[in-house]
Amino acid sequence: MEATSLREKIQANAARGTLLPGQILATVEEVLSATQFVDMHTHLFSPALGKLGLWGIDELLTYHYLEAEFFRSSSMKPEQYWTLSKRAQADAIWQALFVENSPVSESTRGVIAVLQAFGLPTSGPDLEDARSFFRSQTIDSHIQNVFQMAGMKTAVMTNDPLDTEEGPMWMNGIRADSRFQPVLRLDRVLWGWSTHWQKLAAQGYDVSERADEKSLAEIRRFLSDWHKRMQPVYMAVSLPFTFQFPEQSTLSRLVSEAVLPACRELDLPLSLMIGVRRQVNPRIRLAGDAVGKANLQALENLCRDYPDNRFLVSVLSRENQHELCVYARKFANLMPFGCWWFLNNPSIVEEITRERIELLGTSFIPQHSDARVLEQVIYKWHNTRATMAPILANSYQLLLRDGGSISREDIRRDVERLFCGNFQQWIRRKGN
Ligand code: RAT
Ligand code: ZN
Repeated sequence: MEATSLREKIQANAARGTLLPGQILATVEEVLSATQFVDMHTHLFSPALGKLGLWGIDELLTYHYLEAEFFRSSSMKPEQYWTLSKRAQADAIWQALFVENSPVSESTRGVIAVLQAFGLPTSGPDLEDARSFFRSQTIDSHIQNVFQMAGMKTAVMTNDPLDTEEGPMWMNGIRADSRFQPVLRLDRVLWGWSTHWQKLAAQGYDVSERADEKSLAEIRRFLSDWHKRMQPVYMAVSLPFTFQFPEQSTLSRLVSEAVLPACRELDLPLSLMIGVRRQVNPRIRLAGDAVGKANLQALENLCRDYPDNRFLVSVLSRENQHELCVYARKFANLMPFGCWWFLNNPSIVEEITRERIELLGTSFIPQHSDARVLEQVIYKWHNTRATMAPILANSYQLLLRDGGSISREDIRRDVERLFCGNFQQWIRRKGN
């Protein structure tokens, strides 16, 4: 009797496509590699934005994550490093981190993985082969190739309307490119209003340093005009670990009276990246930012007091991750995303992702690449898939242990939701 019902159960499961425990990991790996991801936060640019888009070996080696590591393994002082040409900087980093030492950190391994992916030498005294390979590429087909190698269909950009190079390009009109989605980045507008308000004034907005009622209305007009010009998928700002909301400050007023109403009117989410401790070492420039634990009560206040706004949120401190999940359980207008910057290491990604699945199921966005140099998406998304596969497989094994079942189609649905659907739903767009 027992045996019959077991056999019947196995047959019924097979008919429904239900997987056996031994099939789960391989199926998860297969689905992860077959799914084209949306990279919902990068610093990459469409070819129409010209020289802003970084690619090639010299850019890969001078990534600020590697510069921070370079100063630990070289006796060169930052002041001397900044006087070198990009090519000489790349040579110095190659020598210190790849020739004289084993490239075992996450960022150095990333360069090795990119070289390997293109069949280029991963060791050797110089970079000539790599340089000549990248010189021979044309950007449009190279992007196509890189996206395919990374298994991604879209890269979401970071576009600053007040950047002196980028702003005028948008003013002159940028050809839309379905592979790249724009984002209206507001750091300059929101931070240091006392220095940046004049940039808005220069664009014809009647604003003043006091950020009074008239200025707030003009900032809303500025956001709406830039929305028309850029067609961004969300607005975004990076915030320091000291961020408080609400408080008596210009930032707080700009957020509540200009940005949040504009997001509601334009039906756009607001992305908040919280936790930077800016310029603890200005000598190493972009590499000189660190991390601080934030008080996420600011986020609680935002999510509760603005239920008609949608928030995409990443927090930089490892110590804030659990709280972020708890807030996401309380507020359906909060979408946690990514393991960012100092968190993007397999050991920490694993911990954070397990915690998110346990607390939120599949209702979060596990990762974005934050790539600044095109080819980085190859190693970053490869690593994400490698870390994700055993985590997801383990979740399904636990489900089976508890008496549930899982099919390939269920796994496909979950991976699609995690790496595409949650984001597309948040930006209310279908398709790419
Ligand atoms: O991860 C990074 O590259 C940081 O420098 C920041 O750019 C961060 O990603 C941000 O978007 O502010
Ligand atoms: Zn970023």
